[in-house]
Amino acid sequence: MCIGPPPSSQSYLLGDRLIEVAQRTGAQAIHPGYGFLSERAWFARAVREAGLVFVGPPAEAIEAMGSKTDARQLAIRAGVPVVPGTTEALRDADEAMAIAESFGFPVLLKAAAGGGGKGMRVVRERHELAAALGSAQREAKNAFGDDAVYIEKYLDGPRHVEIQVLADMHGTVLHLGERECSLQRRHQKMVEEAPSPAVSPALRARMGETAVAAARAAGYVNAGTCEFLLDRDGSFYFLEMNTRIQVEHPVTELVMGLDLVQWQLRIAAGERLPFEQKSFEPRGWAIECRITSEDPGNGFLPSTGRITHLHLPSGPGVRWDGGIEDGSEVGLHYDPMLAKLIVHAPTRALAIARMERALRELVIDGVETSRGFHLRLLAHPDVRSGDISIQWLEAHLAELTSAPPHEETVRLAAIAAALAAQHDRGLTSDTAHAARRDGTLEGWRAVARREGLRT
Ligand code: MV4
Repeated sequence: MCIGPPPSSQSYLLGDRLIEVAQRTGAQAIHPGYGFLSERAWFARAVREAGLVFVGPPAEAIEAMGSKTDARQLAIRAGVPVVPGTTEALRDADEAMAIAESFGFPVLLKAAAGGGGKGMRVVRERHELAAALGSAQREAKNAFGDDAVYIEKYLDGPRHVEIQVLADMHGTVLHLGERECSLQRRHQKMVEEAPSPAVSPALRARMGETAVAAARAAGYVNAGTCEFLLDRDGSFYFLEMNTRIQVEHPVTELVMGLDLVQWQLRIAAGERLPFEQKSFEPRGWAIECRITSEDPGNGFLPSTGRITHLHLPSGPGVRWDGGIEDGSEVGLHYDPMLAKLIVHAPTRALAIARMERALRELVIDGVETSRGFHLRLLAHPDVRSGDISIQWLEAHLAELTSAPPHEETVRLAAIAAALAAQHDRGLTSDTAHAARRDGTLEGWRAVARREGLRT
């Protein structure tokens, strides 16, 4: 069904249109996916009032978690640890200063209506506080129509670890372990994995129980995710709950061996969860790379065009959740994510190796993509050892985007250049024969250089 023209303001964001189309086709339920209307309480309510099933939590649970100050209050009442700070909007700069001095700088100002980083200001010194409060309030007013801003102690260099929750309508609430999501840029995650290299079975059990307590307190039903900051010393703090299925849910599916979207539908149909908490132990390791049409060499500028050639990786433990095919037009109307490449293997080292192999196998011609960036990222010793934080990626952007291409890419380019040169000119030089026989990178480079081709 065509919902409307490409701009989402005239199609995917028009709740009434979506409901009308659902009714016309005889659909019984609407799955809101991620983004668009997935976390709009008014849409969940409108779906219910139209006699359809919203595949997600009750509107009331979306509302309970929508205000970050209300969510903090709810968490505190449920015994869930939160970062030291307020649960009410700040009245003025004097109040902000008094609170900031009670736990010390740096502090973080956050929009109550926010989430995902909008309206956030890190304040490292006293004299910056008043101006930062004013600008955070203006940004919050602009973005959310609500200027309420609250304050927290700022944690330096934690990890972003989130817990997957599944709840049915009959009071069963389970957690499916964690995902490590620290590798992000400007609040856009680039790589996620499960389990987290920083989470022991004991910590998993404690964080999981905490997430279940938060979900219960919100009257949560269906799939949801509790976000935490995990400090170096092992202490963790609830940040917010995402009341939808998330982009990175496949890594949990692979290590836990179940289909989360199928369970979303079964829960929405009223089924009971037939699992016991103790049956959920992560098996092996899963990694997801978000393949986006962005140019990492050019500040991650969105890249547009037609996909002229697509070759997908395959093989055991390789999963491609994609939204493109040969001939697809990539425009600017939607998010730049083209696909998710997900791998599963017995250990983290094998999962990384499998992901590198799959990324090398992947060919997307026609638009710039994040493929090469992901190869460089996975080659970095800190990523390989799992020694990362939410600040890691942005701190290493320069070396990740200016470094020479991955060795395998250079090798393939050199081989291609040398073969092309031979083909074009009927070349049969000794160097070419030697390079072909040895297959060494330097050999191929030499051939390409002789032919005046850049490698
Ligand atoms: C924080 C924080 C440090 N200290 N709160 C970012 C968006 C929103 N979910 C909350 N966020 C943060 N809250 C305190 N007290 C650092 C972040 C943060 C962050 C969190 C998760 C994933 C990526 C992030 C990137 C920058 C900052």
